[in-house]
Amino acid sequence: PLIIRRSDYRPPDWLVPEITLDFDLDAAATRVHATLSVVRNGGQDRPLRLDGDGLLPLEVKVDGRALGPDEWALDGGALVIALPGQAHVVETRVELAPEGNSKLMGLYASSGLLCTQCEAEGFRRITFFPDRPDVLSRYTVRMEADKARYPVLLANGDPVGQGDLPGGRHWARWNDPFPKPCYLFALVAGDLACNADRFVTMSGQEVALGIWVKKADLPRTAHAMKALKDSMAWDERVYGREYDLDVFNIVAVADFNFGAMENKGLNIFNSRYILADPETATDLDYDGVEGVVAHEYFHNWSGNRITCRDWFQLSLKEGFTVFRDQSFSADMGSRAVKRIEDVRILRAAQFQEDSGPLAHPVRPESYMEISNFYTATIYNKGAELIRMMALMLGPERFRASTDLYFERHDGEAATCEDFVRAMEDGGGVDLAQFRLWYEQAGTPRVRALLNHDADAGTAELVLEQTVPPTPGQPDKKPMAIPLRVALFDPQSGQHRGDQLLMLTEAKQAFTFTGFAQPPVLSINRGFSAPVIVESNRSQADLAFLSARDDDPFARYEAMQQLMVNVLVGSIGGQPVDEAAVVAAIRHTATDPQLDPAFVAEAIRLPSEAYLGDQMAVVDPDAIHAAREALQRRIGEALEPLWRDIHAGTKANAFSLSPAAKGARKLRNIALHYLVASGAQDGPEIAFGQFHEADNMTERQAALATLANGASDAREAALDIFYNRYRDDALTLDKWFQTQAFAFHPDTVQLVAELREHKDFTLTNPNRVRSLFGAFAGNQWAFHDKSGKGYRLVADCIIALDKINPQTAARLVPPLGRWRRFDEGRAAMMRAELERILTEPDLSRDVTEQAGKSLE
Ligand code: HT7
Ligand code: ZN
Repeated sequence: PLIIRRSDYRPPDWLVPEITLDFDLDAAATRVHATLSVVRNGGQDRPLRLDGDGLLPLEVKVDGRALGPDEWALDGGALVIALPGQAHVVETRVELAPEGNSKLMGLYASSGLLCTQCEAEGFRRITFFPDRPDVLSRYTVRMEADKARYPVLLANGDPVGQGDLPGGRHWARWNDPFPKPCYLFALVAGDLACNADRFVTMSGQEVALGIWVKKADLPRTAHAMKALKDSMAWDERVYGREYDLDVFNIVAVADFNFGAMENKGLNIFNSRYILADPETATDLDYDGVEGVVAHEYFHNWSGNRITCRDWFQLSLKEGFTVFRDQSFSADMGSRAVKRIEDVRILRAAQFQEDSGPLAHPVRPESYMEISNFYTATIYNKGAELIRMMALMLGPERFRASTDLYFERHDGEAATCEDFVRAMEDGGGVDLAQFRLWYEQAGTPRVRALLNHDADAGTAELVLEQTVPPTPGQPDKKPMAIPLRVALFDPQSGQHRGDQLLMLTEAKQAFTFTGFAQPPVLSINRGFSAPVIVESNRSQADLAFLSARDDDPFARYEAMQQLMVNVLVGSIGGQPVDEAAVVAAIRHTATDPQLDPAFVAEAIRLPSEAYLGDQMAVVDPDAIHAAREALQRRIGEALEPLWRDIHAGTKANAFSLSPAAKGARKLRNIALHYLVASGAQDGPEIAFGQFHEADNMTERQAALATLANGASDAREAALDIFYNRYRDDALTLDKWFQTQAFAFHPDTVQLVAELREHKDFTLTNPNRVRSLFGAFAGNQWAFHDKSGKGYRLVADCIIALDKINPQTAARLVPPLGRWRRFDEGRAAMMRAELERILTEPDLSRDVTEQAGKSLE
């Protein structure tokens, strides 16, 4: 298959300033009539090439004249027409079958709705068009459909007309005044109810807001609406960005390949990120709704008003928008806890990606299938790059730079380089070396050695960086790494201020004076750079920081490192001091000054996957055994504390206040340790919580705790949960997910059985992710030494590829991590990848992921 390279970028041969689309909508057969005004770009004589995927032209017209079959050609799906002049009007007619579209790209049917998904290259499945983000057009859309079946007809922009037609049909016309790339096109037709509200912008413009869902789901849309209004106000306050159309609509659909889509004025969402109520949504789900609603809304400026020149620049919109949504969520809740959560996600998803065969730079150099590049590197590492620039510039200069960026590039298709230049020009800094962050893949490792000279009263911090080789990049240059540090006096427990050190060389030393005693190093405070820090800090230093560091992230990090050292040590058969971990947990959990949500984060053991990342060869069984043993020890040693916390955090009435959410988080972890202690009444207490909970956060946590064990309560709780939520798809997903993620010795067998369950289906991506996505993230079960876990996932990929290649391809990376495991497991993982690759008619999506995984 074709490899697309960044270096091959060439401006479009033809521009399309205007497009009119006429849809005759029907689930079985939709007719699309497109009228494009096309204009030759530059002094070249190349033909007009309109991308198409699975389309057959029923008619092609140029300037009103129907072309004969020898006047156009199909080339790899694209429609090619030689045009004589500089400007023409080109019309095409095609017919689509939305109900047969299981890829969920283009126009498709979902639970009686018709909706679109065009990013990245889905528009070419709707009509012939130059499907690239640097062709910006003004869209007018007319839709016609059966009024009873599709009473609501929505598209981008503002509504400009509607009416009834004979035969029970009706029409609507929408007009989007902002030129946009076709990946932002959207329409929705269906029987939807609306949560309607309004927002008045900072310049006094009234915006009609609508969240459109199935009627029964209307009561579950309040949180999304609040998030939308909060986001609109926040973007005005923090970035000076105002909304620009008269209406802003959001539609929730049940079948969606991703989280949501930022189509101009008509965001389309996976219903998972819109619907929430206490009965069915956890606090994490509520946060997910808030974060994704904000993310899509923020794209209106970082993505839509300024879009990407080509897909290699994807992080221009995604990295910046993730940074914006992270900052928003931090402002809405606890800044400290949000940072910890974001770093946990970065390490779990992006660091793993960066250390495997699919590692790629934030601005990739080539791809086979762009859908495979909607990755944690583009999104989350991309956000860290923006965060580092914001840190280096400081808040005022960063705001001046983003103002400059928005002003300079409004209405354009821009590049990552344009963004960095705006940071330089607006912030008065030189980011020449920093640009390497966009070019070089791999997570830098920083070795930090602190030496003390008692005679001189100095402390010397020696920092050494290495960037590991990654596919296609064997040799790396030193990066510009901003590290926030502080040196603590262990006696007073104080430091003399936070400093920002710029590590720019392979090795650099920084000297600090006035230290009669050896100080304790707090480094990468706030996780100022997305790097792995290795230091010579002792367990005592870490215990000190876990109790005293005034930077919440560094405090959390010290605690985690303390635990990692004990766990990795015990896996390696070394004598370890578990008591230090128990003491640190006791200290943290009983500190009345601390936010319970922070405590819950800090006292949680590192995940099995994270522990695997610390080892040269991952040993899933040894990791699981060591972690379980430490958990039990912590449970036993502090049993009265867990009972106290569990009883003391029981709430009276459900609330979404940060305090209530924090209490639930802490309560759940206390329950977890209590059950881990092996206390006889543990399962009973868990079942009690499951039974009495008035919210899903506590109910699901209790279920998850029970699902790990083998008690009768486990089966009872799973049955009750299933029967209560069998008709609610999003909640039933939790039932599948909890079992697939459980630390239960039979998880592999259970997943094999759940695959055959009557409620399991490959056609709904949420359901697939709930079972197989969760299972592949369960290190102990997925890497069962029988190899059955690998086979289950590979079977799923093969079957799903025929239905939905994008979703299938997202399940490949866990198999691609074979180099990290022992020979036996590695051979079995490779064998599954090879088996996948021998499948006939394998998609480009899976071919790329599986092929690269074997290299
Ligand atoms: N920009 C959106 C990306 C997206 C997507 C990509 C590939 C296939 C399906 C998709 N649906 C949405 C999501 C976002 O980052 O906001
Ligand atoms: Zn996005």
